Amino acid sequence: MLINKETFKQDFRKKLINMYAEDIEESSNSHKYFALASLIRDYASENWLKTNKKYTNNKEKQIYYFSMEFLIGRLLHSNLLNLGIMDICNEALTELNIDLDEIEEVENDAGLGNGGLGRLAACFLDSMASLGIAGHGNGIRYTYGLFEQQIIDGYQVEVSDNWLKKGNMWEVRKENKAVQIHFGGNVTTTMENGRLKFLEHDCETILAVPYDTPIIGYDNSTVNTLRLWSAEPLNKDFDFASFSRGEYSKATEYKALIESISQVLYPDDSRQEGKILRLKQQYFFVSAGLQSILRRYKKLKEPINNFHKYIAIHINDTHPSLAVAELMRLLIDEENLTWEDAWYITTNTIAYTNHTIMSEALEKWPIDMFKRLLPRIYMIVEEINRRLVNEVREKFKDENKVTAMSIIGNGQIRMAHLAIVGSHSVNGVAKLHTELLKYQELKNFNDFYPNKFNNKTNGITHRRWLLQANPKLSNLITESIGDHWIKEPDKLIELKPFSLDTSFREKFDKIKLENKIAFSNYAKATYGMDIDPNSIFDVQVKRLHAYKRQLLNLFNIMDLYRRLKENPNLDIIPRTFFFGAKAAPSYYLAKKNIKLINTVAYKINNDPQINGKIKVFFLPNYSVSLAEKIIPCAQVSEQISTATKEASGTGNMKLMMNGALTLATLDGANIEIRDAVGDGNIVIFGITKEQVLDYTKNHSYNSYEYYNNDFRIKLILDSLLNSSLGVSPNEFSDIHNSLLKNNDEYFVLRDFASYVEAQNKIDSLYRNRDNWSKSCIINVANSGIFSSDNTIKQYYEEIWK
Ligand code: 26W
Repeated sequence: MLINKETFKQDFRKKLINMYAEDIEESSNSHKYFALASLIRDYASENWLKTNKKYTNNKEKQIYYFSMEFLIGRLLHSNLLNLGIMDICNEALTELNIDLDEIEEVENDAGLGNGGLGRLAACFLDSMASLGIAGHGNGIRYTYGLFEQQIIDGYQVEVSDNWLKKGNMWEVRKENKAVQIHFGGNVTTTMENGRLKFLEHDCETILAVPYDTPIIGYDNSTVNTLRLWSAEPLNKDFDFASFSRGEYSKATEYKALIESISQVLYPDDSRQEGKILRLKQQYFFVSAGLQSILRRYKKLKEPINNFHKYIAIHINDTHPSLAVAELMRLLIDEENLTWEDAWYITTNTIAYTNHTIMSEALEKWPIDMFKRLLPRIYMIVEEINRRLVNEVREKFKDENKVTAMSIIGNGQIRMAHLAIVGSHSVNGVAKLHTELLKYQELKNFNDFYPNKFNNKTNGITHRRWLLQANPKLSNLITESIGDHWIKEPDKLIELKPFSLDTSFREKFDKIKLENKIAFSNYAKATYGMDIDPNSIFDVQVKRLHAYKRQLLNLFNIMDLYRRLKENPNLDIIPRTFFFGAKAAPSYYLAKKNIKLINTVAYKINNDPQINGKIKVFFLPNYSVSLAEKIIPCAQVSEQISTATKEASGTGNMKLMMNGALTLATLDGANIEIRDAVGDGNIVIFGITKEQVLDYTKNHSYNSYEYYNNDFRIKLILDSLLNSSLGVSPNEFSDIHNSLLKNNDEYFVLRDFASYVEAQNKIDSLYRNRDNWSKSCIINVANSGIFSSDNTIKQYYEEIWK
């Protein structure tokens, strides 16, 4: 594809005219954005077609990443970068007097995910395409993404995210590839050619319509596909007959009921709710995805028994684990395979990643709900379970294990067990997490299937999180070591010697400061915040959850505030603490935490005695595009979850890659970050996994001890109940209770002293600016191993083969 500045200008002009009959001069930013996006899609479409043809002609193995969430964010910038036309576009637009940054702000985030799990799926798509791997996404085209968060009077208020309102230039509706999905009804059996056949009757049938988005590889010609399904009634046409009969409202009601399946993303990322609509969503996109994969496979004219040699399906947590039973159904009922053959193919096709060991997040469905909605699928799950139970009984001769490992138990279907049994690979997302799965949470299964469990430490795409988010640092890196790090992120290690180079360090520090100034200006314009760009930027951005311990961070701030009040001359480096976090709308305590952060922020930021030495800001509506703004200017990365609770974390990787120093517990991938950068370039605190497991086993933790013996803790907790924060004394009593009466499940009080010490260490480290910069550079240099390119290579070689 030959594009130069002049052809680009022409093409862009033409686009504006074709789409809006407008000249550049009179067009709005919104029209400019849509014209530009449309143009870029045009540029990519030839390769999209070619990639698909190549995959079919070469019969390449196709990988399908099944995920309920794809948190991809914006696509304009990354598509320009990956197509290699960023510079041309920038120069052309500049000559046309158009500011690309402004145009980019028009695009709504595709916020089709809650947090880590959904963002991981997006990073994986980018890496698969950029490595030229035939890997595609399969998910749901939610009409509403994750809610937009507003902060009103310190409280979180959720506003629906109508991200498609203005239109979505990246997607293509493929009506001709729609498939039918059946819910409910009854199953009967007949004999056909000496075999039992299962027939479904009286089902409700709906249509799944795919919308395809091109996933453009970096500087290669690969364009993969993200296929998202939308639910529609079978008969979409306006039913004039029912309208004449006066039944119009009934007909629209029915339409709305069906469309509700792909209407909205569930905003809960930590607790399973057991809502039937969510189960419908899961079956909907799993069945649609499998049917479309099967249809494509048949075009290869390969025998069905070779399916697993040409297809790999990866399920992102248990949300798509119905794929196990649905693939069995398709192979047995539609393709007439025997149970044994179907099982061989299914288990050799599917692989499963676990993303959490928090028991409240493990999906379980009530049998009666499941059976009513998916009667045939339930029969298959029962049969899978019958066979599993027999084998476990045979191997372990232990009824307790049989009960514990069963897929069906306590009136529920345990989706994690279904996923484990139906896959050839089960992986955790960081070393510690995988160890906990193998030797604690899923020990029985690991004993039963000794070779199934493996680790794949998470990763992030360095193209979005460094090249795109931090162009200045990227340029400095390229000037210093060349640009091969973009294709081979491990090459970032060549930056290491530069940590000793004074002139490099100066440039590095200057870029950090410029990023901080740019963000401060943005925050002033957007939120009216007064930020001191010369203060240390201390950042905790992630979902709000008790185990992530935003409270611990806040308690240190409250203690620091007290010390400053007692001694206004206290010698500290000015610090700005940033929080960004959405709470699940139904997560009461998490929302209280947001109110508390905002209450403390208000008090401190408006206290003239503090004189700006510390400031606290809650950045509303943390999202992919906000992450791209705050991460490049962060200097301290808060990764302070209770050991054993954070499966991996990926924000930790994004922040180190942008030269922040990590302040962390030994949890998730923090451990691997420490191993990479060395103890001298990270600040570790807090109790270890062994201590946590010990406390839990012996019930030996008593949070009152810490309240009674540490006056600082006492002052902080008491202030939650008295009037010193300037709110009603009941406002935070439930937080207080969670820490004392309910014995502080996540050891906030236990780790408080150690955390304060670690924070003081940060302050003292920062005073030696040469060493600080050195450490930051060493962090960037070692971040390449956390590129999702590396993670994907491991999935590809060890799981998808
Ligand atoms: C059923 C409700 C529900 C929905 C989503 C429960 C749990 C989830 C996810 C498993 C939560 C999640 O996003 N987990 C995160 O996955 C990241 C990617 O692997 C990890 O880096 C995070 O540590 C983990 O919390």
